[in-house]
Amino acid sequence: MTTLKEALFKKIEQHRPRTTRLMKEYGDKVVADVTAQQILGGMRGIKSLITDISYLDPYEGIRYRGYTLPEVFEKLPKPEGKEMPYVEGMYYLLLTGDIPTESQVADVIYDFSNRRLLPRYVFEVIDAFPNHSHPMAIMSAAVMSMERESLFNTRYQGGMSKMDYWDPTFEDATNLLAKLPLIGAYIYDKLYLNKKDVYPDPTLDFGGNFAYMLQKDEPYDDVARMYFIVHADHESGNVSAHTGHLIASSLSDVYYSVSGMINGLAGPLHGLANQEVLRWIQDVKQKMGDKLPSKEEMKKFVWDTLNSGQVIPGYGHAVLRKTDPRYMVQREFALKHMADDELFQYVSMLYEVVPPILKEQGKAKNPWPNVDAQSGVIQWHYGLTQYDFYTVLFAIGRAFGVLSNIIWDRALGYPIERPKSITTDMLEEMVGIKK
Ligand code: CMX
Repeated sequence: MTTLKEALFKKIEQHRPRTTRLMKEYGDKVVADVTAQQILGGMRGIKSLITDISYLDPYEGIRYRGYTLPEVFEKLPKPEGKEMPYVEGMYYLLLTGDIPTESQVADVIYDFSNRRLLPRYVFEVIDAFPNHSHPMAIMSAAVMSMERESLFNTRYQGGMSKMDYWDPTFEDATNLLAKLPLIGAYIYDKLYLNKKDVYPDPTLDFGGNFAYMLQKDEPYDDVARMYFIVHADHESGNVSAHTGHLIASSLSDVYYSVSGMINGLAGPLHGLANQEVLRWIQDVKQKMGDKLPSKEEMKKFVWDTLNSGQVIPGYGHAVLRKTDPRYMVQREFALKHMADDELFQYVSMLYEVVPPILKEQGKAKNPWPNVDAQSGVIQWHYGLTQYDFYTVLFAIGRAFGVLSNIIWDRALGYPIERPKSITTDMLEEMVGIKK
């Protein structure tokens, strides 16, 4: 057993009695009410999911295992001379709740590097896609094609105790996570480079190896580490996390779950917003004949977008009510490394201009930027100008949170998800509408 798996098993054994006690002794306690608005409004704010991997406070933003993002970046071990921590260390943290030591991280890096290679048929699945396909569609299919590799399924078919479900799920999850960078890099090569020479470097960590496979120089390795870490988890109710959890709740394996997670992330109201931000800025830039607009001109572009019935991509959030700390982490990186970048000037100006306009318009509950307002511009600066690809990067990061949750779901024996639906007639009757 690896150090991480052993540590995880200990935590699972410690945690199980808490869930059992809540269920057995307090199962009928009422903890929340539900309003008609919540039922009609996408279940906003209904407390109906449980996770210990992360928690999203509307004003403070995300905490991973109790640590704010700045704390995560400060406390996790980093490669020598680098600004950003090892992604593998974050996996250790998400799974166990503990900040790993250097040697614990080294063990995870070694384990990941042994699981990186892809079966031949995955390359063939990727190659079979037409070149105008969206990279998220290719990624989803590539992950799906590996379903036959699931150890959970083999063990399940052979007869396995519920108490052991977490074990092959951990193996499947770690196998898949270790392979995602090569899937992403190969899709990138297929769509934009066509060099057909994408190979992992077994001596490098997750972020370093991804930069290597994309043929990007420093500090892109740090950009990759930062990117995967900030996108990893945002508690369980967002579309990608919830989809992954929901699929896994029927004991579908992690390949089905992560493929579904990718499909949910691919929507413009969710992960695709980062590419939409770039598309929107490019449009403004083109209309301005490549010069930076004045604040007044920028305000007009924002109002024009709103008045044409579109949303301002990268702004607003279903839970957050202040600037997303994921935006701030990336903004600080940009201020340090690319303050003069032309597109970053646009992003900075939007940060000044958009919130007052959204407030004035009075519709969005949160006028502040989210993670997607900043991320694409950093990728663009380091030469990743194919913005269709940005959500693939989001998906690689998000898989860490989704898979950590699924491992724990299996460990704690959470059941198949099955909320109840009602008809409009019933809702009208419940709220007292007489017909
Ligand atoms: N621009 C314009 N209008 C916005 C807006 C924005 N950025 N954000 C919210 N609104 C509007 C909504 O469309 C809604 O309008 P209607 O009443 O006409 O339907 C109204 O304000 C109220 O919405 P809300 O309760 O504030 O926001 P929701 O929880 O419904 O939606 C989100 C949240 C993120 C989908 C929304 O803010 C949005 O569309 N933002 C732009 C897309 C984006 O950046 N998505 C990425 C989010 C982060 C991520 O998941 O990656």
